Amino acid sequence: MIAKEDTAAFARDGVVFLPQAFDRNWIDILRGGIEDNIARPSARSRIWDRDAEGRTCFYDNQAWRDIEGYRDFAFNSPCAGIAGKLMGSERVHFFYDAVFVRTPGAQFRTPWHQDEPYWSVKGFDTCSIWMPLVPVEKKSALEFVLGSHLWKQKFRQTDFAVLTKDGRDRVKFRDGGTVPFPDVENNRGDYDILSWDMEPGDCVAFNGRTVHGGSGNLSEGRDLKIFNTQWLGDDVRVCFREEGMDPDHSAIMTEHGLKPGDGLGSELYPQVWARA
Ligand SMILES: O=C(O)CCC(=O)C(=O)O
Repeated sequence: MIAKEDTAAFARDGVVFLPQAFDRNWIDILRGGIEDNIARPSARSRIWDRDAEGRTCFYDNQAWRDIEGYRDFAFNSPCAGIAGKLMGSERVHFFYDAVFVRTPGAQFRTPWHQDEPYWSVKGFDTCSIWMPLVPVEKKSALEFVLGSHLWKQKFRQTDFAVLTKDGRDRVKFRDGGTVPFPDVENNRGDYDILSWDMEPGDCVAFNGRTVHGGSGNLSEGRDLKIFNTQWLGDDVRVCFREEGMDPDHSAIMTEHGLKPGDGLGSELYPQVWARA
């Protein structure tokens, strides 16, 4: 199912589009899961954005332990195998799920950022699988800066608390070595930027260091339901960051006996796939 060209694109560009990677059954299971999740949001959920017209972007993460449909998808869908093959890893651990649900016409756009600098883990071998559960126009889909996963420079990332007004999103990124995040939006011509028109069943897989952003900007009457899973490969280790983490897993990792430098494990971050 994963062609050599897909693996090559993932390694070269840090992102690959995989049309119809998931069948209708998984889309229905995840749609049911999102309804369940919105009715029973976790303690980590928030409204990421609410505009003057009352249009919202709902966000939740690591809800798989309570939401049966998410759990089923994480353990039994082809997702872990896709991530493992793209990363070229021997083993794949499930990190967490994230959902982004925008109500019809919501304009809120996700700022440009990289994911791995926010995480409570560190490593190159990571893969996020972003899948819309409704059709999404290219102008509203997540955009990616090709090749940015290989950039050597570390940047000060966006503090999402400024957007969400929620202290749990606070990440300071103040350590001396960081430089301001590049202004991709106002210099789009300087970057190789890609996004796709997508249908339910399609996904994009991207490295946690690939610069991405920009989903939202919905046409009138169009909503957006995204289910995103993050997968960890061979070189990833636990890492607690002084500047803050988002989502911050340090407390729950510590409760489960994980400390900085450890490989992933425990029932919180189960190994879901291994190379045959
Ligand atoms: O879907 C979105 O708007 C945001 C997705 C994203 O940035 C992420 O999962 O890291």
